[in-house]
Order: sequence, then C-alpha cells, then structure tokens
Amino acid sequence: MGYDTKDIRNVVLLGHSGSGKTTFAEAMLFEAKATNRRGTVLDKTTTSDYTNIEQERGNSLFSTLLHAKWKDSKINIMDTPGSDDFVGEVVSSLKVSDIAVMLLNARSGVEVGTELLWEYVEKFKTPTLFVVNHLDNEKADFDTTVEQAQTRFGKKVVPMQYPTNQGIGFQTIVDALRMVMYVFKDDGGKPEKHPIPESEIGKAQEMHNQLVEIAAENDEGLMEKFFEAGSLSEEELTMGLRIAIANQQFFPLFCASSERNMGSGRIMGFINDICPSPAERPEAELTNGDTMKCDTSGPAKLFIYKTISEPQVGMVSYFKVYSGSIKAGDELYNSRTRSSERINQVFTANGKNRTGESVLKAGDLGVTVKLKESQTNDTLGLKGNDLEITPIPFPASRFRTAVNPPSKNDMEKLMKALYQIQSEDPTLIVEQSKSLKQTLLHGQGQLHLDLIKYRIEKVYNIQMEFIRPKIEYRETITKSSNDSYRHKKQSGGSGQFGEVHMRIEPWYEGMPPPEGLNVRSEEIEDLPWGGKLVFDWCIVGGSIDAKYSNAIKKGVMQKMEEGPLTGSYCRDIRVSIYDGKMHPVDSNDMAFMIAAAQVFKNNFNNARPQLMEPIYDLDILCSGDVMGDVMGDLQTRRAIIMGMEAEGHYQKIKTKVPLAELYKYSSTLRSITQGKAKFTRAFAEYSPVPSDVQQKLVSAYQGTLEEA
Ligand SMILES: Nc1nc2c(ncn2[C@@H]2O[C@H](COP(=O)(O)OP(=O)(O)OP(=O)(O)O)[C@@H](O)[C@H]2O)c(=O)[nH]1
Ligand SMILES: [Mg+2]
Repeated sequence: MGYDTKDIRNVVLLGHSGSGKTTFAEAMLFEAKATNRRGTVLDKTTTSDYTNIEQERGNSLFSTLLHAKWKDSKINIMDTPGSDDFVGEVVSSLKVSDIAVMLLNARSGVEVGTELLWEYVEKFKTPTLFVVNHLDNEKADFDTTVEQAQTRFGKKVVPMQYPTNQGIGFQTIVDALRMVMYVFKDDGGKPEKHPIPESEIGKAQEMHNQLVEIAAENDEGLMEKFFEAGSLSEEELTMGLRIAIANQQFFPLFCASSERNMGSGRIMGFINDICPSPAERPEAELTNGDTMKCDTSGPAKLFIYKTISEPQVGMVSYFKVYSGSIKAGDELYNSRTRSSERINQVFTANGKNRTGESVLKAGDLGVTVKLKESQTNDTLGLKGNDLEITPIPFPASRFRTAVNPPSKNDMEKLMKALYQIQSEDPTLIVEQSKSLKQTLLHGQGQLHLDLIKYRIEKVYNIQMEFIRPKIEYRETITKSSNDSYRHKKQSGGSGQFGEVHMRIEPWYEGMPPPEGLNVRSEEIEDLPWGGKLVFDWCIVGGSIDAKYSNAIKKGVMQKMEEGPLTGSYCRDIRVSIYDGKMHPVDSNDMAFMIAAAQVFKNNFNNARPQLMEPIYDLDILCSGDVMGDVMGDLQTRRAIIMGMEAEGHYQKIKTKVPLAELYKYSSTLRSITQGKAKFTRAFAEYSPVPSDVQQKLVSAYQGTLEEA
C-alpha cells in the first residue's frame, strides 16, 4: 500500500568521521525493531556498512539507505561517510532528504568535517537536529560541545536535553521539552521516565521556557496566545517548534551514546512528532525554473540520486518519488536519454537487504534494478511531462592522478570500467588528455581514488597503477620579434616557394595596433585551451596574395598547438604578416604554411619565451593548533598566502599554489594535521614559471625531441 506522504520522514545522518553515524543508525534500526540484533562497526556487523571494503576499513564509504518504522512514520535513514573524500555521497543524500541529523562527538566537539558539512546543510536549507554522541566517553564534554556548536552555527542551536552524568557512567538525560528525566539501563534501550530531581529543576525549567519562546516567536497566533496566557499548551508548543524547525529557525540538540544504545528512540519520536514530512518542505525545484509539489495525486515523477552496479544484479538505482506514486510495472520516460524505462520492481532497502513493495508514494525513497540507461541525476516521469528535477550540485575535484597505461587490450577494458564507475560516481572525472598524452582521473582525494582502484581490481579484475600526472603548461612570449623565412624547394617538376615576414608580440587586452604597420584585416581567435591568437594581415602592395593568409595562419596554429619550448599550447600572441614573396608557379598553400611555421618558431625563440603554469586557489580550513604545520608545508610549495581569518576555533587560509606543487596534497594535509584540516581548490590562472623551473622543463623536453 505504501506510506502516505505525511507519514514519511527522510533523514540523512551527517558528521565528521567517527562521530558515530553508522552506530547510531544501527541503534535506530534496533530500537525500531527493524533488526533483532544490534551490530557493531568493530565486528563488521552493521546493517549500513555492508560492503567488503567498508568492513575492511572500518569506515563508511557509501551512503546507505535504511528505514525504520516509528509510531506513525516510516523514517528513511541515509547513513553517509564522514570522510571528506566521499562528500559526493553526502551531497546526493542531502538533495533527497528533508531532515539532517548532525552528529557531534562529545569528546572532540565541532570538528572540521562538521564545519564543511554545515556549508552543504546551509546550501540545501535542510532542517537540522544536532546529536551530541559519545556521551559515555570519559572525556565527554557536553557544555563545550554545545558552546562550540553555538559559536559556529549560531544561537539557533538550542539544547532540548542535557546529560547529568556524562562520562563512563553515563545513563541519564534530562529532557527539557517533556520535562522528564530518562534513566537508561546499562545496555540502553527504552529508558525509564523519572521526575526531574529537585537539583535540576531550575535549569530544566529555564531551558523549557526557552523552547516555549522559540515556539511562540515563529507564529503570530502563538505569540498572541503566549502573551495572553503566559504559556502554551503541549499541542501549541509542538506546532510552534514544528514551524521553527521547518524554517531553519531552530536546531534542537539532543544527547546520545549510540555505542550503548541510548537516546535514539527519543530522537525518532521527535522526528515523528515534530519534523517535516516531504510535503512540508519547499516545493522541488525544476530545471525550467518552476517548482513541483510533493503530492501523490500529481503525475508520477522520480529522481535518481544514486546508482551502483552490483555483481549479480547489475545496475541498482536509488530514487526519490517527487510526485505521484511508483509501482512495479510502470513505464516511465527518461527525458535526458529520450527513451522509456520499465520499472520492473520497486523495493525499500535496509542496506543490502531489499524488500519488494507494491507502491511507493510521493516523498518516499526506494530502489529499483536493471534500468537500461538511466543514471544519477536523471528524472523519470510520464511521457509528455518531461520537467526535470534540478541536478545534484557535486563538488569540484580536488585531486588528480594519471593512469599508467596497461596493454592495449586491457586499456580498452579499463576505460570501459572507468566510464562505468564515472556514471555511478559523478565526483570521478575521467579525462583522456590529448595534449598530455595521459589518462587522468580527477576526484576528491587519495582515498577516493584508492577506492576506485580497489573496485577496478576487485570487481572488474583489471590491474591499475597510478602515476604522477603531467602538468598542462602554456607558452607565451614577453617581447616582440620580427623575422622572415623563405621556404624553397626545387625537385624535378614543380617546386615549392613561399616567403613570409612576420612580427610577433605579446598580446594583451586593449593593446594599440602594430606600430608602423597597416592592418588590412584582423582575426581574433579565442583558443580552445585559453588565451588568444590575434592574426593581423598587413600586406601592402600585394607581395603575398591574400588567398595565402589562411595557409599562413594554419602554419602559425601548428606551432601554437605544439609550442617550441616544451610542446605545450601557446597563448596570448599577436602575429602580424607584413611582407613576403610569391612565385608565379611554385607558390602554394603548403609552401606558405611551412614558411609561416618556421618563421613563427624562430620569432618565438627570439621573443624571450616564457612558460606559464596553472595556479590554483587553495582554501584551507584547519583547527588552530595545526595552523603552524599547514603554513610550514605551504612554504615548501611556492604558495602565496592571500589571506587568513579566524572562524571560531578554526583558521581559514586562502592561498594560490601552482598545480605542480599540489600532487597528493590531500594525503599530506591529512597526515600533517591528523585529519584536522580540509581544503577546496579551483583553477585560478596561468602565471609565469620561475626561470630555474623553466630551464629544467625545457631541457627535459628538448631531450625527448633528440631521442625521438
Ligand atoms: N564509546 C562510544 N563509542 C562510539 C559511540 N558511537 C560510535 N562509537 C564508536 O566509534 C567508532 C566509529 O563509529 P562509527 O559509527 O563507525 O562512526 P561513523 O560516524 O559512522 O564514521 P564514518 O563512517 O567513518 O564517517 C566505532 O568504533 C564505534 O563503535 C558512542 O556513543 N560511544
Ligand atoms: Mg559510518
């Protein structure tokens, strides 16, 4: 029959690695009786981390779909990886979730992963609950954790609960909304409800009053009621908090020890009672700018947020029903591929276990298998209604490596496998670089690429080796040069003759016309690899017929594509053709092309050529205590520090660093900061290579030319 939209809750678990998401998910399933045994990460028995590689590593690497029934609700739970390398899994899960649960480790407070995840929560405007977990740890510090959360995420983070005996003996939580004290048995589970002891009543009442105020503040009617009566009924309180949470005006904070199975039941109760159903969130955005209501009576529409191929099954697609309902046997239309897809079966999932369902209604999350061509980010709907849900904004890559090409036969297999993985994981980008003559993989970090390698080797049975990627240099000039070249060849019958006089100058925006020359026509080329070629035809008196100008430009382009210094692309050059000679019989396109290429090269070498390298903007967020190590390391990477600012107990460093110095940066940063730093990077510009580096690169290239 399927769950009604109003009874569905889509929850994503977020948090720095090790904050306890997978253990918490396990506790939720167990408390909701969706499982009859509580697995542990240590024993490799959790429902969520079911893949071999996750169990080998003891970390989540994929987002896993789970679900549990709590009171009236079907709570869909997505347990995500905390490691920054797999942030793609987080972003896609956030896209389809309506509630985020952010776990904090009571021992370490707000961690760098928490900070970065918060940026995504803000982007998606997801209503969020905080859970302070690990309260049974002997170094647990609830107050500091709350304080850090409020400093970083604002005063809208408001505790609903607090522990009275955190640390090894942790077993009691005072709940300021319900005004009771929960006392757990040693092995957790359902707590006993006790009256709040005298000594705690004052504090609990103060917290309760704050919650009442929050409830009243977010609704005019409630506000009036509050002023008149001085309080709110339980129902009104619930209604007010519901509005406050849905509008991101209130981020309630809860207590838990997921290891000891304490706290998850109350949080599921809260999710059931107060958190929004998919229909209570803003309407879904469509690519045409419209929005769409989450309504089971609307036209059927689903959005694929994740796909993965399983050895025995083939393609497994995870989706959210955005409108209408989805049944086994439905024939839907994919507007990207313009072909129809049959939904043979629909399932709900608890990790690797799938249960067939007859129907899934609007708002629900589900799984189907064996779709033909549909991928992550595709919308499937009724034919004739091809409105698409806006795609998941996957983050830009931060890591690149090259693949050591195996034998030709294996290379074909490898490329096929890589493109397959890329279609499942949009944070992997496979690039066959023509100019570098290398196959490059762009991803989120060393761990991310290691996982790709693992899958290639284990699933596809192909050996893959990573090597250092080459850098895409650019070549340009720094002064002008005039020269001429005559190409003349006499061999038997008709010969070849072309003579070209050429000036080359460094091009810049708004430069004056070439001095002393008369420009008859100008072509401005935006080069596909960036920068410009400006080609001025300045021939007066017909010394070269204008019909040869194309051939001459071609000769120039040939050299621009394979620059004289290192064979890299050239850019930002103005070429002026001001004189030359033709022969009535022997001149032809080929002759002028050769002459132009040669005079360009000679000119180039005389024009103080300069190698340019890609520079990246690198923004690092690190905890204050590792700042010195991060800065010290940056000094060895030719980095230019653009700015630094404190963000709570974190430091944000803005730098510009040459790409050549960023090889394996993510691993180095992780190891020098023990994981207390994260970074993003984006291409910024090309800038001149220092002369000693240039010399080395040029002689290396000249060496390869001689060998050839
Ligand atoms: N003492 C204690 N240990 C916990 C608690 N929650 C989790 N752990 C332990 O901390 C470790 C990490 O827990 P996970 O549940 O794997 O953490 P996670 O957030 O899923 O980590 P990633 O998947 O790497 O992002 C495991 O060994 C858990 O047993 C807790 O509340 N108390
Ligand atoms: Mg996990």
